[in-house]
Amino acid sequence: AFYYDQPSRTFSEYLLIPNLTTKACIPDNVQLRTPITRFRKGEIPFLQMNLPMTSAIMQSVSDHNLAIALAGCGGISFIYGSQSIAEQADMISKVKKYKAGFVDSDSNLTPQHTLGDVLRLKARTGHSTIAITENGQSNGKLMGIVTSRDYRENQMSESEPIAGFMTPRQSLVVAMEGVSLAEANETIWQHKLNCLPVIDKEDRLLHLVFRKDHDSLKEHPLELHDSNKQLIVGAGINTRDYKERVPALIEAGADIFCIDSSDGYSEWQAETIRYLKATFGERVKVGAGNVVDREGFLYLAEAGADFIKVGIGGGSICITREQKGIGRGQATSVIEVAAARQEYLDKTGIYVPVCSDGGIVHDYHIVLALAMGADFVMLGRYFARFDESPGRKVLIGGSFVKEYWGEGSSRARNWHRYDHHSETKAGKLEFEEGVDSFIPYAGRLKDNLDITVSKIKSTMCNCGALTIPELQQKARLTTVSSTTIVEGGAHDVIQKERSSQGMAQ
Ligand code: MZP
Repeated sequence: AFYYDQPSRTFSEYLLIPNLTTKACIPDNVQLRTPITRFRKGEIPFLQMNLPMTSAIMQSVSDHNLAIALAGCGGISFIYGSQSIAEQADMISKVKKYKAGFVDSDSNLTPQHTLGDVLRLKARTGHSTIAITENGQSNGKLMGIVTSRDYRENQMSESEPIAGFMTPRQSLVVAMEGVSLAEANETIWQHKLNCLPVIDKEDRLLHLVFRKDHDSLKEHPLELHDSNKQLIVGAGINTRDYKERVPALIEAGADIFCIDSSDGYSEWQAETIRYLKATFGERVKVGAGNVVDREGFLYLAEAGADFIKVGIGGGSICITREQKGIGRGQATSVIEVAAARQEYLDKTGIYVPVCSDGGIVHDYHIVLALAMGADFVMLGRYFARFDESPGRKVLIGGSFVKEYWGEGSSRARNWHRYDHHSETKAGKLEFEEGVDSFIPYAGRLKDNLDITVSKIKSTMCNCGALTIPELQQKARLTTVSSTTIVEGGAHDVIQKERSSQGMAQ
């Protein structure tokens, strides 16, 4: 046998050492854009995200509701594959049908800003942005902006006309009710109306909202429409029925696939990737995994995987290490795979994004994963806590909890994920590798994500980094002793109740 000289380590065994924070290094300037699909050095990746977070390919995490909420915030969900092809395709098409545009209540733009400022914001955030100017012309004073940033702020029930905003033009509103968005827009432009159309899910006009000034607009985000803008969504697939599943999901509108397996270093994964690329060409994007070392990464990269997912046994609901003795500390896995990615880049000129999957317990673990070389992370427990996840919300002992179960639990019975292609055992989950559990309920996805993102940006500023590649290049990490970990929490004090603000994790 081969013995590694070092034990494998988890995220909690590392801390970041601050670098010089320059004056330009403020959270507003931090940009979290990250590649999802492989690209040749110097070229632009086919798919990128504005948030380095994806939701796990799990029944208790990624259905269409969570996918819509997360895509609205700039991340991507991979809809779970442990369901029938028709059911999965239906979820994908629900996400693709959802269209939304939104007021960006965090942009800090004021009427003094110009259209140029809006365009700069657009370049920085990557959000689709429409500037609304006083006279409807590009040289007019800025009245407000609309972006595709968020959809939850803008539930239809909340988008009633706002008192004080309606003007004598109300009669026109009534006349327009029920017309198509295209007709409404034409009238708005014709009459140079300073207003926004509010639409229903069939794109019919509900009403127009007139704005007085940008500050009022900031207080009242409204659901709007940016046309033909569709949310991005991924889908989990397996190495058994991909020949039927993938065409159906392409038809439903899936943007990217990920082969979902607890151990991806296998000939079945290479065969699946090669088949999909040969059949559908490069337009089909497919991630693979999970792996935990250099060999696993290089094998899947050479097979053509668009991104590679890292992690075995670190998931919060996972008992694979206990059941089979397979796995590796998540931090060590990411560090080794990121080094292999660099090796592959030097040799081929191709950059293959790496996803750190599972084992994120605290928000800062996300920054550690990115600093260690991950381009994005995948989270299960984190997202399962929110209103939008599929699990039931239950009251236990006076506190609300949500259900969260592993794909390897007998509840999910995702045999494909743990399958070794034995024909006699096909369709069976012989023993469990995951548990069925409860986790504390945490409210709306967006509220929690906002806190997480501000922590990520703040930590990146401490490290003197404005982008993820800069963080990967500059980060200085140290391992910590167990007593250092104790010192890092509140200690030697009698703690009063902590406020829930900032306590997303
Ligand atoms: P976590 O974010 O809850 O720590 O981990 C989520 C990850 O655990 C998933 O993305 C997946 O890779 C993995 N997972 C899902 N089900 C199981 C299981 O039943 C599992 N063992 O390990």
